[in-house]
Amino acid sequence: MGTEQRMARRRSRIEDALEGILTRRETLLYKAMRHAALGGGKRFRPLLCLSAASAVGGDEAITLPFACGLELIHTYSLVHDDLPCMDDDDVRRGRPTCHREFGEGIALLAGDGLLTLAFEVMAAAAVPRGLQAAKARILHETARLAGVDGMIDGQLLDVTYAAENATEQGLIELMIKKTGALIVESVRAGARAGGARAAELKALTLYGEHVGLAFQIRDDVHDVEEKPRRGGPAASAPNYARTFGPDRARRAREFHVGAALRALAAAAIKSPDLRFLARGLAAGP
Ligand code: GRG
Repeated sequence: MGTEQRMARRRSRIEDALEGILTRRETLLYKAMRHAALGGGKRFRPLLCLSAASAVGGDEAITLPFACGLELIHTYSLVHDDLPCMDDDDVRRGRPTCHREFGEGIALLAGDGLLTLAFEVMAAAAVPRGLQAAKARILHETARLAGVDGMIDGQLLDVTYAAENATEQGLIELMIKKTGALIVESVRAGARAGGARAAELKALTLYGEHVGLAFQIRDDVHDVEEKPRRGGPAASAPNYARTFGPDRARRAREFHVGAALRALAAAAIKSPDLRFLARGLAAGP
């Protein structure tokens, strides 16, 4: 089976699993969570998670609850980021944002629900005895990297960002936390659930760090060149391509994609799937 076919099969497993999780009840809250989580999305983080597990010889079925948990956390962050008190977006994944469809209060709760459900799903994951310690580490590290030491701190840097004082170092720290932390954790959770050895985990972490930066820089180029929207993202919002110019941003993106691929090669991790996911970030605008 080729890489693209494998990715399509994984994506469909992820979709089915998310649908299973989110169709347990017919309450308004579940409707709002389904609206946010089942309406498209590239599923980049769960694909990274399953591909990392498979790269170290792990089992996809064991890894799937962690992959789904990470996607639920990602979705909560989008729901909250779209709220009027944050980015105030009307459209997400080609459809009305959660608060546009259900109102602000319900969207806030849907985000809270997605976040807590993520941990319920991961905590309920059935893993063999030999992976119990790995599971505990995944839960701990996900809480940390999605939380106040990672994505939430990154979002704080984002909302308090002052363009006039921007430095490359500051912008990179923001990207590493806001976007990179959950991407790194997607790779690390998959590696751990797949039974990675310490050297593999280290190499995959480096891969994830570079993929996280390439991902955000690519999004920044896209925002500057392709997505001029109603009033925003405000010209004052943190954006690598706006601050340093799209050409330099593209070069930085290519550097990070190359560094991600080198991290795999240096540890002799032969994963066409992880290579495919990184290379995809070099494509496009
Ligand atoms: C609200 C705590 C909190 C955090 C929000 C993720 C995030 C932090 C904000 C979203 C805004 C944004 C543009 C972040 C950069 C990361 C990014 C490009 C997210 C979109 O991810 P994709 O492209 O989206 O994977 P899909 O829809 O494909 O899942």
